[in-house]
Amino acid sequence: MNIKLAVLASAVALAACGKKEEAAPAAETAAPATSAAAPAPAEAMVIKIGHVGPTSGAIAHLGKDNENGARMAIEELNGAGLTIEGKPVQFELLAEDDAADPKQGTAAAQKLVDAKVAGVIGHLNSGTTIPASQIYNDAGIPQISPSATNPTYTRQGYTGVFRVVADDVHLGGTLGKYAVEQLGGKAVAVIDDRTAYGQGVADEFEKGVKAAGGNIVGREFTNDKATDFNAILTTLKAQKPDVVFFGGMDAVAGPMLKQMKQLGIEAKFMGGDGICTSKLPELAGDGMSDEQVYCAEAGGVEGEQKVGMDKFRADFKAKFGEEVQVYAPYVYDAVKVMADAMVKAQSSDPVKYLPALKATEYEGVTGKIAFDEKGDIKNGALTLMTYKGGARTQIAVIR
Ligand code: ABU
Repeated sequence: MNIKLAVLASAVALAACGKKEEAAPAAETAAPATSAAAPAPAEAMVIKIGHVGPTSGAIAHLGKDNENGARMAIEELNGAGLTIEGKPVQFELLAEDDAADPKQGTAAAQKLVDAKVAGVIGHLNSGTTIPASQIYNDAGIPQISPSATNPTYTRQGYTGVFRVVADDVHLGGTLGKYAVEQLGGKAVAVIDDRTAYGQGVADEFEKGVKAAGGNIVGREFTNDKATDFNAILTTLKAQKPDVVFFGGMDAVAGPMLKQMKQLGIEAKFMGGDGICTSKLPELAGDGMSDEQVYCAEAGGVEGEQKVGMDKFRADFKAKFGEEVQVYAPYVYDAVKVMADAMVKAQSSDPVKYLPALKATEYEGVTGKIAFDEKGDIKNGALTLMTYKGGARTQIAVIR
Protein backbone atom coordinates (compact mmCIF):
# COMPACT_ATOMS: atom_id res chain seq x y z
CA MET A 1 0.00 0.00 0.00
CA ASN A 2 1.44 3.37 -0.84
CA ILE A 3 1.39 6.19 1.69
CA LYS A 4 -1.55 8.03 0.18
CA LEU A 5 -3.72 4.89 0.36
CA ALA A 6 -2.54 4.17 3.88
CA VAL A 7 -3.43 7.69 5.05
CA LEU A 8 -6.83 7.35 3.40
CA ALA A 9 -7.38 3.93 5.02
CA SER A 10 -6.51 5.41 8.39
CA ALA A 11 -9.01 8.24 7.91
CA VAL A 12 -11.72 5.76 6.83
CA ALA A 13 -11.01 3.61 9.89
CA LEU A 14 -11.32 6.63 12.18
CA ALA A 15 -14.57 7.64 10.50
CA ALA A 16 -15.95 4.08 10.91
CA CYS A 17 -15.22 4.31 14.65
CA GLY A 18 -17.12 7.59 14.76
CA LYS A 19 -13.89 9.41 15.69
CA LYS A 20 -12.86 12.74 14.27
CA GLU A 21 -9.29 13.95 14.13
CA GLU A 22 -9.00 16.89 16.52
CA ALA A 23 -7.21 20.02 15.38
CA ALA A 24 -4.05 20.66 17.34
CA PRO A 25 -3.98 23.96 19.22
CA ALA A 26 -2.58 26.82 17.15
CA ALA A 27 1.12 27.40 17.85
CA GLU A 28 3.03 30.49 16.76
CA THR A 29 6.33 28.77 16.23
CA ALA A 30 7.79 25.40 15.43
CA ALA A 31 7.94 23.18 18.50
CA PRO A 32 11.46 22.77 19.87
CA ALA A 33 13.56 19.62 19.64
CA THR A 34 11.97 16.42 18.36
CA SER A 35 8.46 15.56 17.19
CA ALA A 36 5.63 15.90 19.69
CA ALA A 37 3.95 12.79 18.22
CA ALA A 38 2.55 10.19 20.62
CA PRO A 39 5.12 7.67 21.89
CA ALA A 40 5.63 4.70 19.59
CA PRO A 41 4.14 1.35 20.63
CA ALA A 42 6.82 -0.89 22.16
CA GLU A 43 7.01 -3.15 19.11
CA ALA A 44 7.18 -0.28 16.60
CA MET A 45 10.15 0.33 14.32
CA VAL A 46 11.30 3.91 15.00
CA ILE A 47 12.74 5.69 11.96
CA LYS A 48 14.59 8.95 12.57
CA ILE A 49 14.24 11.66 9.94
CA GLY A 50 16.39 14.79 10.25
CA HIS A 51 15.24 18.28 9.35
CA VAL A 52 17.47 21.36 9.25
CA GLY A 53 16.56 24.99 8.67
CA PRO A 54 17.26 28.39 10.22
CA THR A 55 14.89 28.51 13.20
CA SER A 56 16.89 31.37 14.67
CA GLY A 57 18.13 34.58 13.07
CA ALA A 58 16.65 36.95 10.51
CA ILE A 59 14.85 34.26 8.49
CA ALA A 60 13.69 32.17 11.46
CA HIS A 61 10.11 32.64 10.21
CA LEU A 62 11.09 30.66 7.09
CA GLY A 63 12.96 27.96 9.03
CA LYS A 64 9.96 27.49 11.32
CA ASP A 65 7.65 27.34 8.31
CA ASN A 66 9.78 24.54 6.89
CA GLU A 67 10.00 22.68 10.19
CA ASN A 68 6.24 22.86 10.65
CA GLY A 69 5.78 21.39 7.17
CA ALA A 70 7.93 18.45 8.27
CA ARG A 71 6.00 18.10 11.54
CA MET A 72 2.70 18.00 9.72
CA ALA A 73 3.90 15.23 7.40
CA ILE A 74 5.41 13.17 10.24
CA GLU A 75 2.23 13.38 12.30
CA GLU A 76 0.14 12.21 9.36
CA LEU A 77 2.53 9.37 8.59
CA ASN A 78 2.44 8.24 12.20
CA GLY A 79 -1.36 8.11 12.06
CA ALA A 80 -1.41 6.11 8.85
CA GLY A 81 -0.79 2.61 10.16
CA LEU A 82 2.29 2.07 8.00
CA THR A 83 4.29 -1.13 8.37
CA ILE A 84 7.75 -2.26 7.31
CA GLU A 85 8.49 -5.98 7.39
CA GLY A 86 5.27 -6.53 9.33
CA LYS A 87 6.15 -4.07 12.10
CA PRO A 88 4.31 -0.81 12.71
CA VAL A 89 6.44 2.20 11.87
CA GLN A 90 6.80 5.42 13.84
CA PHE A 91 8.74 8.31 12.34
CA GLU A 92 10.68 10.55 14.72
CA LEU A 93 11.64 14.05 13.62
CA LEU A 94 15.05 15.28 14.71
CA ALA A 95 14.89 19.01 14.06
CA GLU A 96 18.04 21.14 14.00
CA ASP A 97 18.68 24.87 13.62
CA ASP A 98 21.50 26.03 11.33
CA ALA A 99 20.70 29.78 11.59
CA ALA A 100 21.35 29.99 7.78
CA ASP A 101 25.05 29.82 8.58
CA PRO A 102 27.26 27.40 6.61
CA LYS A 103 29.36 26.47 9.66
CA GLN A 104 26.34 25.83 11.82
CA GLY A 105 24.90 23.90 8.89
CA THR A 106 27.76 21.43 8.79
CA ALA A 107 27.68 21.09 12.60
CA ALA A 108 23.95 20.29 12.43
CA ALA A 109 24.61 17.79 9.65
CA GLN A 110 27.25 15.98 11.68
CA LYS A 111 24.88 15.88 14.68
CA LEU A 112 22.22 14.17 12.56
CA VAL A 113 24.74 11.71 11.13
CA ASP A 114 25.86 10.86 14.68
CA ALA A 115 22.21 10.38 15.68
CA LYS A 116 21.92 7.83 12.85
CA VAL A 117 19.04 9.42 10.97
CA ALA A 118 17.77 7.41 8.01
CA GLY A 119 17.42 10.52 5.84
CA VAL A 120 17.46 14.30 5.97
CA ILE A 121 15.04 16.96 4.70
CA GLY A 122 16.88 20.27 4.29
CA HIS A 123 18.59 22.48 4.57
CA LEU A 124 16.67 25.61 3.63
CA ASN A 125 19.51 27.76 2.25
CA SER A 126 21.82 26.80 -0.61
CA GLY A 127 24.75 28.14 1.42
CA THR A 128 24.11 25.55 4.13
CA THR A 129 22.69 22.76 1.97
CA ILE A 130 25.73 22.45 -0.30
CA PRO A 131 28.43 22.01 2.40
CA ALA A 132 26.13 19.79 4.48
CA SER A 133 25.50 17.55 1.48
CA GLN A 134 29.12 16.38 1.55
CA ILE A 135 28.67 15.19 5.15
CA TYR A 136 25.47 13.29 4.35
CA ASN A 137 27.03 11.85 1.21
CA ASP A 138 30.08 10.61 3.11
CA ALA A 139 27.75 8.95 5.63
CA GLY A 140 25.54 7.44 2.89
CA ILE A 141 22.45 9.33 4.09
CA PRO A 142 19.93 10.54 1.46
CA GLN A 143 19.01 14.24 1.54
CA ILE A 144 16.07 16.05 -0.05
CA SER A 145 16.21 19.83 -0.13
CA PRO A 146 12.79 21.50 -0.23
CA SER A 147 14.10 24.96 -1.05
CA ALA A 148 17.83 25.24 -1.87
CA THR A 149 17.90 26.32 -5.51
CA ASN A 150 21.60 26.77 -6.34
CA PRO A 151 22.32 24.28 -9.17
CA THR A 152 25.62 23.15 -7.60
CA TYR A 153 23.77 21.13 -4.95
CA THR A 154 22.80 18.40 -7.43
CA ARG A 155 25.88 18.76 -9.64
CA GLN A 156 28.51 17.41 -7.26
CA GLY A 157 28.21 13.78 -8.37
CA TYR A 158 26.51 12.65 -5.15
CA THR A 159 24.04 9.79 -5.59
CA GLY A 160 21.76 10.57 -2.62
CA VAL A 161 20.84 14.23 -3.17
CA PHE A 162 17.40 15.32 -4.32
CA ARG A 163 15.54 18.61 -4.74
CA VAL A 164 11.76 19.08 -5.03
CA VAL A 165 11.89 22.62 -6.41
CA ALA A 166 13.18 24.14 -9.66
CA ASP A 167 16.73 25.52 -9.61
CA ASP A 168 18.13 29.05 -10.06
CA VAL A 169 18.85 28.54 -13.76
CA HIS A 170 15.13 28.13 -14.38
CA LEU A 171 14.12 30.69 -11.76
CA GLY A 172 16.57 33.50 -12.60
CA GLY A 173 16.34 32.99 -16.36
CA THR A 174 12.54 33.08 -16.38
CA LEU A 175 12.41 36.19 -14.19
CA GLY A 176 14.97 37.95 -16.40
CA LYS A 177 12.85 37.31 -19.47
CA TYR A 178 9.72 38.41 -17.60
CA ALA A 179 11.38 41.66 -16.50
CA VAL A 180 12.04 42.64 -20.11
CA GLU A 181 9.08 41.15 -21.96
CA GLN A 182 6.24 41.60 -19.45
CA LEU A 183 7.34 44.45 -17.19
CA GLY A 184 8.89 46.42 -20.04
CA GLY A 185 12.25 46.63 -18.24
CA LYS A 186 14.79 48.41 -20.41
CA ALA A 187 17.19 49.62 -17.73
CA VAL A 188 17.59 46.88 -15.14
CA ALA A 189 19.61 47.09 -11.92
CA VAL A 190 20.74 44.01 -9.98
CA ILE A 191 21.69 43.62 -6.32
CA ASP A 192 22.69 40.41 -4.56
CA ASP A 193 23.57 39.35 -1.04
CA ARG A 194 26.71 37.38 -1.98
CA THR A 195 25.26 34.11 -0.68
CA ALA A 196 25.30 30.94 -2.79
CA TYR A 197 21.63 31.55 -3.53
CA GLY A 198 21.57 35.33 -3.88
CA GLN A 199 24.55 35.69 -6.15
CA GLY A 200 23.62 32.63 -8.21
CA VAL A 201 20.04 33.63 -8.90
CA ALA A 202 21.12 37.22 -9.68
CA ASP A 203 23.66 35.93 -12.22
CA GLU A 204 20.97 33.82 -13.90
CA PHE A 205 18.55 36.75 -13.87
CA GLU A 206 21.17 38.96 -15.52
CA LYS A 207 21.69 36.36 -18.27
CA GLY A 208 17.92 36.19 -18.80
CA VAL A 209 17.62 39.99 -19.12
CA LYS A 210 20.45 40.16 -21.65
CA ALA A 211 19.06 37.23 -23.68
CA ALA A 212 15.71 39.05 -23.89
CA GLY A 213 17.37 42.26 -25.10
CA GLY A 214 17.37 44.25 -21.84
CA ASN A 215 20.24 46.31 -20.45
CA ILE A 216 21.87 45.83 -17.07
CA VAL A 217 22.58 49.37 -15.90
CA GLY A 218 24.16 48.51 -12.56
CA ARG A 219 25.21 45.60 -10.36
CA GLU A 220 25.73 46.08 -6.63
CA PHE A 221 26.01 43.77 -3.67
CA THR A 222 25.25 43.69 0.02
CA ASN A 223 25.16 40.84 2.54
CA ASP A 224 22.45 38.72 4.15
CA LYS A 225 22.61 40.61 7.47
CA ALA A 226 22.71 44.17 6.11
CA THR A 227 20.09 46.75 7.04
CA ASP A 228 21.43 49.92 5.37
CA PHE A 229 21.31 50.06 1.57
CA ASN A 230 21.47 53.82 1.04
CA ALA A 231 24.90 53.84 -0.61
CA ILE A 232 24.17 51.14 -3.20
CA LEU A 233 20.63 52.39 -3.87
CA THR A 234 21.91 55.94 -4.39
CA THR A 235 24.47 54.62 -6.90
CA LEU A 236 21.78 52.69 -8.76
CA LYS A 237 19.26 55.58 -8.68
CA ALA A 238 21.63 57.60 -10.86
CA GLN A 239 21.24 54.92 -13.58
CA LYS A 240 17.43 55.47 -13.62
CA PRO A 241 16.47 51.79 -13.47
CA ASP A 242 12.91 50.77 -14.27
CA VAL A 243 13.40 47.37 -12.61
CA VAL A 244 15.55 46.50 -9.57
CA PHE A 245 16.22 42.78 -8.98
CA PHE A 246 17.40 41.54 -5.60
CA GLY A 247 19.01 38.11 -5.18
CA GLY A 248 18.51 37.29 -1.52
CA MET A 249 15.90 36.71 1.15
CA ASP A 250 12.82 38.60 2.37
CA ALA A 251 14.46 39.81 5.60
CA VAL A 252 16.79 42.00 3.51
CA ALA A 253 14.32 42.77 0.70
CA GLY A 254 11.80 44.31 3.11
CA PRO A 255 14.07 47.07 4.47
CA MET A 256 15.52 47.55 0.97
CA LEU A 257 12.02 48.32 -0.36
CA LYS A 258 11.48 50.86 2.44
CA GLN A 259 14.76 52.61 1.60
CA MET A 260 13.95 52.62 -2.14
CA LYS A 261 10.77 54.50 -1.32
CA GLN A 262 12.63 56.96 0.95
CA LEU A 263 15.07 57.65 -1.91
CA GLY A 264 12.26 58.11 -4.42
CA ILE A 265 13.19 55.11 -6.59
CA GLU A 266 9.95 54.16 -8.32
CA ALA A 267 11.19 51.06 -10.13
CA LYS A 268 9.49 47.66 -10.07
CA PHE A 269 11.18 45.34 -7.61
CA MET A 270 11.85 41.69 -8.43
CA GLY A 271 13.36 38.71 -6.67
CA GLY A 272 13.37 34.93 -6.62
CA ASP A 273 11.67 32.52 -4.22
CA GLY A 274 13.68 33.89 -1.29
CA ILE A 275 11.65 37.11 -1.22
CA CYS A 276 8.37 35.53 -2.37
CA THR A 277 6.98 35.02 1.14
CA SER A 278 3.80 35.86 3.00
CA LYS A 279 5.83 38.00 5.40
CA LEU A 280 7.37 40.34 2.80
CA PRO A 281 4.60 42.99 3.04
CA GLU A 282 5.06 43.17 6.82
CA LEU A 283 8.85 43.46 6.41
CA ALA A 284 8.49 46.16 3.74
CA GLY A 285 5.86 48.20 5.61
CA ASP A 286 4.81 51.20 3.53
CA GLY A 287 7.75 50.59 1.17
CA MET A 288 5.66 48.26 -0.97
CA SER A 289 2.81 49.33 -3.22
CA ASP A 290 0.36 47.13 -5.12
CA GLU A 291 1.91 45.33 -8.12
CA GLN A 292 5.32 46.85 -7.47
CA VAL A 293 6.95 43.58 -6.41
CA TYR A 294 7.25 40.53 -8.67
CA CYS A 295 8.78 37.23 -7.62
CA ALA A 296 8.51 33.53 -8.29
CA GLU A 297 8.04 30.47 -6.14
CA ALA A 298 10.22 27.59 -7.44
CA GLY A 299 7.26 25.25 -7.93
CA GLY A 300 3.58 25.50 -8.61
CA VAL A 301 0.25 23.87 -9.26
CA GLU A 302 -2.88 24.96 -11.04
CA GLY A 303 -6.33 23.63 -11.92
CA GLU A 304 -7.39 20.55 -9.96
CA GLN A 305 -3.99 20.20 -8.31
CA LYS A 306 -4.40 23.60 -6.71
CA VAL A 307 -7.33 22.27 -4.69
CA GLY A 308 -4.92 20.07 -2.71
CA MET A 309 -2.49 22.95 -2.22
CA ASP A 310 -5.28 25.27 -1.03
CA LYS A 311 -6.41 22.61 1.45
CA PHE A 312 -2.84 22.20 2.69
CA ARG A 313 -2.57 25.95 3.28
CA ALA A 314 -5.88 26.03 5.18
CA ASP A 315 -4.93 22.99 7.31
CA PHE A 316 -1.50 24.50 8.04
CA LYS A 317 -3.05 27.80 9.15
CA ALA A 318 -5.52 25.96 11.39
CA LYS A 319 -2.78 23.86 12.95
CA PHE A 320 -0.01 26.41 13.46
CA GLY A 321 -1.89 29.71 13.47
CA GLU A 322 0.37 31.05 10.71
CA GLU A 323 0.08 31.41 6.94
CA VAL A 324 2.43 29.23 4.89
CA GLN A 325 5.46 31.41 4.14
CA VAL A 326 6.64 29.66 0.99
CA TYR A 327 8.35 26.28 1.35
CA ALA A 328 6.26 24.37 3.95
CA PRO A 329 4.30 22.41 1.29
CA TYR A 330 7.58 21.37 -0.37
CA VAL A 331 8.98 20.16 2.96
CA TYR A 332 5.75 18.28 3.61
CA ASP A 333 5.98 16.54 0.25
CA ALA A 334 9.70 15.83 0.67
CA VAL A 335 9.07 13.99 3.95
CA LYS A 336 6.24 11.99 2.35
CA VAL A 337 8.41 11.13 -0.66
CA MET A 338 11.18 9.82 1.58
CA ALA A 339 8.77 7.78 3.69
CA ASP A 340 7.06 6.44 0.58
CA ALA A 341 10.40 5.14 -0.72
CA MET A 342 11.05 3.41 2.62
CA VAL A 343 7.64 1.74 2.61
CA LYS A 344 8.05 0.65 -1.02
CA ALA A 345 11.52 -0.77 -0.26
CA GLN A 346 10.25 -2.17 3.07
CA SER A 347 13.39 -0.80 4.66
CA SER A 348 14.74 2.39 6.24
CA ASP A 349 18.28 1.34 5.35
CA PRO A 350 19.47 4.00 2.87
CA VAL A 351 21.20 1.37 0.73
CA LYS A 352 17.89 -0.43 0.34
CA TYR A 353 15.47 2.49 -0.02
CA LEU A 354 17.65 4.77 -2.20
CA PRO A 355 16.70 2.95 -5.45
CA ALA A 356 13.01 3.45 -4.59
CA LEU A 357 13.67 7.13 -3.85
CA LYS A 358 15.38 7.58 -7.21
CA ALA A 359 12.38 5.93 -8.91
CA THR A 360 9.84 8.16 -7.11
CA GLU A 361 6.58 8.91 -8.91
CA TYR A 362 4.59 10.79 -6.30
CA GLU A 363 1.54 13.04 -6.52
CA GLY A 364 2.01 15.57 -3.75
CA VAL A 365 0.37 18.82 -2.76
CA THR A 366 3.07 20.58 -4.80
CA GLY A 367 2.33 18.49 -7.89
CA LYS A 368 3.95 15.46 -9.45
CA ILE A 369 7.38 14.61 -8.03
CA ALA A 370 9.84 12.51 -10.04
CA PHE A 371 13.61 13.00 -10.17
CA ASP A 372 16.08 13.19 -13.04
CA GLU A 373 19.48 11.48 -12.98
CA LYS A 374 21.00 14.29 -10.88
CA GLY A 375 18.20 14.27 -8.30
CA ASP A 376 16.49 17.40 -9.59
CA ILE A 377 12.74 17.50 -9.96
CA LYS A 378 11.58 16.65 -13.49
CA ASN A 379 9.53 19.34 -15.25
CA GLY A 380 9.82 21.76 -12.36
CA ALA A 381 7.34 24.62 -12.46
CA LEU A 382 7.51 28.22 -11.29
CA THR A 383 4.68 30.37 -9.95
CA LEU A 384 4.93 34.05 -10.76
CA MET A 385 3.53 36.21 -8.00
CA THR A 386 2.89 39.84 -7.24
CA TYR A 387 1.52 41.49 -4.09
CA LYS A 388 -1.81 43.27 -3.88
CA GLY A 389 -3.36 44.62 -0.71
CA GLY A 390 -0.49 43.17 1.27
CA ALA A 391 -1.10 39.61 0.05
CA ARG A 392 0.74 37.33 -2.36
CA THR A 393 -1.26 37.08 -5.57
CA GLN A 394 -0.64 34.41 -8.18
CA ILE A 395 -0.10 35.61 -11.75
CA ALA A 396 0.72 32.40 -13.59
CA VAL A 397 2.30 28.97 -13.36
CA ILE A 398 5.14 28.57 -15.86
CA ARG A 399 6.67 25.24 -16.89
N1 ABU B 1 15.85 29.28 -2.92
C1 ABU B 1 15.78 30.42 -2.09
C2 ABU B 1 16.20 30.27 -0.71
C3 ABU B 1 16.99 29.13 -0.34
C4 ABU B 1 18.31 29.11 -1.02
O1 ABU B 1 18.42 28.53 -2.09
O2 ABU B 1 19.27 29.62 -0.44
